[in-house]
Amino acid sequence: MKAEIPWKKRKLLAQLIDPDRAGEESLALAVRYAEKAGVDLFLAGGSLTSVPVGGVIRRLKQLTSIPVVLFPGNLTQLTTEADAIFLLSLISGRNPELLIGNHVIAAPVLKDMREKVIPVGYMLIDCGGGTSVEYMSQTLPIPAGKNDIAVATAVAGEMLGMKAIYLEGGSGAMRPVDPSMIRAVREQLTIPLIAGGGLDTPEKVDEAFAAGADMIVIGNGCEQNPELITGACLVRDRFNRLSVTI
Ligand code: 1GP
Repeated sequence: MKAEIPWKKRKLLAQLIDPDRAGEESLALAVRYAEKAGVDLFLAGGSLTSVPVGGVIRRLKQLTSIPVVLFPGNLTQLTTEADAIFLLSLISGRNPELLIGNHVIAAPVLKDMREKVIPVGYMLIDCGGGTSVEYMSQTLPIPAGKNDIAVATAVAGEMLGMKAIYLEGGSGAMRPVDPSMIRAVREQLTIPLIAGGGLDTPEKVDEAFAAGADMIVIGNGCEQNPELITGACLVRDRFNRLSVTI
């Protein structure tokens, strides 16, 4: 099965599952809320995990038919269980392992399922506070307000053949990626744009979609407040209705 994500057709809401916080009870709760709200897909992964991601994905797939995408924080999370795999290249950074090194190591495992692999230009944006991904990747984020650098990086990613660009504020970021940066990148990109990190209210989700994000990723916010996913999906639905009407 080819990994088809319908992000060119409508706006999508993805819920990030942190394997370390995915015990049986919290997973069942997340699935219940996500199904009711109409979450488009789950992402599974994290910067540092002690629980095998493959097992969490397998359990998710037993519990729900919502597609699950592997969002690998590092090579130990590589698994063939997911419906699709984001092959992330950290194009905002200059750490060769995260630009190509890990991908070479992963290639023999992934080569027989390349139809599942979605190359994603992953861009870390400074959203305050210093995040796990910043430390773990040993890379500098693109400074807030440097929209021109973000645009040039995203366009370079597109020209290198990435199938999507992910503007990442970092899990639990103090504030989300600024809507002006999302807008500036969206205007110059022809591939789908994902935004995540610090989106912990429906208002912030609204701003990110309005600025042009095609997919929003929410993790921490749903762990703190499972109702958030309901509000966020309502915002997404409003945008999708608007685009049908126009
Ligand atoms: C992290 O963008 C995701 O990779 C989600 O971030 O946990 O802050 O929602 P949050």
